[in-house]
Amino acid sequence: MTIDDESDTTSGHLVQLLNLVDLVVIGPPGCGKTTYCAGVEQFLNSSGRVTIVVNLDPANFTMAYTPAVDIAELVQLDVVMEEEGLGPNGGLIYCIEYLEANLDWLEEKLAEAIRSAEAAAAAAAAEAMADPTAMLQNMASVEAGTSAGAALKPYVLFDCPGQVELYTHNQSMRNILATLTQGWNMRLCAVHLVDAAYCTDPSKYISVLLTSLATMVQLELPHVNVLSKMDLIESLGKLDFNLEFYLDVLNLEYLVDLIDEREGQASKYRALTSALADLVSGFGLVAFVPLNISDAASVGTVLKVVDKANGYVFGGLERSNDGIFGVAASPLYRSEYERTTLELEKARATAGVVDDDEAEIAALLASYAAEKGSPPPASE
Ligand SMILES: Nc1nc2c(ncn2[C@@H]2O[C@H](COP(=O)(O)OP(=O)(O)O)[C@@H](O)[C@H]2O)c(=O)[nH]1
Ligand SMILES: [Mg+2]
Repeated sequence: MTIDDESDTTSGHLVQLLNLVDLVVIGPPGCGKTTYCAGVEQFLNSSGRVTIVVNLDPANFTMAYTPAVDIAELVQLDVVMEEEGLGPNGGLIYCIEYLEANLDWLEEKLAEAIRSAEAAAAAAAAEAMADPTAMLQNMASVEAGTSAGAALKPYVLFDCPGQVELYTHNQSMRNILATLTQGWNMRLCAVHLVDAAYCTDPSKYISVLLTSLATMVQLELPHVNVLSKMDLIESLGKLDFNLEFYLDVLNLEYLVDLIDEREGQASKYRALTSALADLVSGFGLVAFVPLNISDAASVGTVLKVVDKANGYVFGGLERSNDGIFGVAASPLYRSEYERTTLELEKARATAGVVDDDEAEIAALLASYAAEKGSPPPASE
């Protein structure tokens, strides 16, 4: 599956992306993690952002990308299963525990991959500088907020294994990711993919919400939940509720009623399902962004939500992820932010504002606020 390069919205998304974080792509087996990594790599490379993919899933035998680092060079699932007499699940956990015990291998391979990606980016930049058109494009991206240094920094995607135990109670993935952030100073954001097909079954949807919540709490990373394979949603038949219900995780009691009706649960199970639904609602952390991986605009939207989850829209960069876990990408915040930004952009375009002149922006903000019936912001 490849991204539709012809999409005319691509350049709009690219100019606005910051994405100075690396992504940890997680989710159950078959939800589309490897396809997502290949798609995002293609999307970012086409914008001039050097991107590398690190395969940490020993069960990935064929990949639509060329991994810059591959766990199979360290440990192979089939060999482990044979030598240790383990099944696929046990074998996979063994492999990840083995990786945890050999993190110096990962550190060395990752450093090597980043160095060679940086060298390739520097060579490409030097070549581009010789071409005046490419140089102008580069200047446009600098004006849009990305520095030349940021453009050279490779963007790292970690394609992770799908076994749910690794994100709910086994500690190895958590420890590996903690070393990446605290030991190696990487800024990470978890992108948790969930197959949209789960929306068709209320019990499975509630299970997926619980897994998403448990993963968020366990990993303690900025986290974006994504409903993948949206291109297939219509072929799945009519949903019980509209899509917003599932994306924004609205009143789950409706689903409890539905399970009751369909499955005729004994009342003790209804109480349990209801308590689980309350638990998810009580945390108020789980919401989904829809993704159609073959649509560049959709990939760009998910990456923008990643920026928000990392707090870039709230201020400058910090070296670690500490303290920004709370900045979850809530649907309420999403719509408010996007509405305001969009309206401001429209106003700027209408007024013909092309540069970031502070006085002009202040005037626009004042007229925007006046139009909306709220007082203009106080001048400093
Ligand atoms: N229709 C559709 N199929 C997808 C999408 N993403 C992944 N797939 C397919 O789902 C299957 C599993 O995808 P894969 O990326 O290997 O999942 P992983 O196990 O999570 O890494 C493959 O056959 C993919 O082609 C998508 O967005 N739409
Ligand atoms: Mg995979």
